Amino acid sequence: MSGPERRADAPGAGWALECSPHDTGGHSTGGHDVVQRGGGASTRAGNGATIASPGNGARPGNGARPGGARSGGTTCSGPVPSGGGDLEWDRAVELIRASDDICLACHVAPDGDALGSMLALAQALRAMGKRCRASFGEPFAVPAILRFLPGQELLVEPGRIPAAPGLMISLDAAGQERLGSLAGPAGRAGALIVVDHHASNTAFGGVRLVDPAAAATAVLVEELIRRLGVPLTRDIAQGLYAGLASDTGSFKYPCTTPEVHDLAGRLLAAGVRPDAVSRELWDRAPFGYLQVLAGALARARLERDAAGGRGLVWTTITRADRDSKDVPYDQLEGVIDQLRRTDEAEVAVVCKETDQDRWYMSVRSKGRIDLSEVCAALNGGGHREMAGFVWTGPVHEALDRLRVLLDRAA
Ligand SMILES: [Mn+2]
Repeated sequence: MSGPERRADAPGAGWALECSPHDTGGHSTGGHDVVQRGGGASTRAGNGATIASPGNGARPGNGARPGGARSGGTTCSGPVPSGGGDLEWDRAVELIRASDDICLACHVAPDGDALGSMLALAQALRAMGKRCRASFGEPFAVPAILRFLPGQELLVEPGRIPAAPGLMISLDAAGQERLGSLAGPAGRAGALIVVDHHASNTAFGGVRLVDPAAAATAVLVEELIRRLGVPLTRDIAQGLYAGLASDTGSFKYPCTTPEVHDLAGRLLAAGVRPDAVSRELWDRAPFGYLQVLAGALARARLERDAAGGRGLVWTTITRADRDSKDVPYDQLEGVIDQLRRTDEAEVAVVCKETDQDRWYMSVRSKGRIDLSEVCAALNGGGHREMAGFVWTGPVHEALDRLRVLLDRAA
């Protein structure tokens, strides 16, 4: 069988990983990546973040989409209503204060924002004296580039998360299914707090700290930690900085606002060394990686007429390509950043064969084509300029599907 991968719980199903380190825990279930803001209060948070809260439609612990229960509900992404107070933040803080045992989950195949945000929050909860267990769905393996993050002693295998936690907090996951095997416990939790910044977020969870304008989930986690009254230690700041640096493409993407730099400044003041974090995230690799990269660049194809004449550049990396140089899959994240430099192409694609005989398709645009829509049509998702999807079957079929969609979107 070939076609877009549908199983969110499949081993290695987090295409987000390879879209990283600038990615996207996003997964869209359709072509309508709009955030439902209607029927609920919007909160102007202390750091300027706007929180879309679900209003009456939400109940703690409700894993289901409130759907039509919202009065006056709209699915617009227009101006956010002002006012409404800090209700949603207050509810989150109250729930956390009232719980002694809290479970955290982030999306499968975590990137720097997912894992960094989760470990930062886990350490803050521990500092409050809470019992805290953090995890993510299988495959339960921390990517090599994230092994420097502090707080990993708080990670437990997903099987050790209770079937029905009293309080669960979901981080950087655009939909409940992005939690993989932890989607079940999230749905059965007594209360579920969702912290996320994907425009495609699917209105799950009872308390929703969801802000598509936030550059990273880490921005929202910092706000939460501040409201909990926990001081920023160096170790907590390290996770938040990894999230912020990852999702802003090292402070290069358009989401890099003055507020992002303000937060980065506070994190540096807490003791983060940006050179050390950058080296871990982006500036190191085994020698074999250079050879795999060289091969990928040598195989790259430029199709000037593709993407409605805006140009497409693509390459492939098979499992054999990297096995021959002893390079693991999770070392390949930087390849797309070389390919996407191509002046003649609006869209860049790296097709990477996983260890599970699937293809992860990392897709980037320069902003003229909305890739979140294109990749959602292939059961993936992401953001406008960076997205991805998983494919089973011959990779040329994935490229064919993509070419058609890109032409249509151009
Ligand atoms: Mn993120």
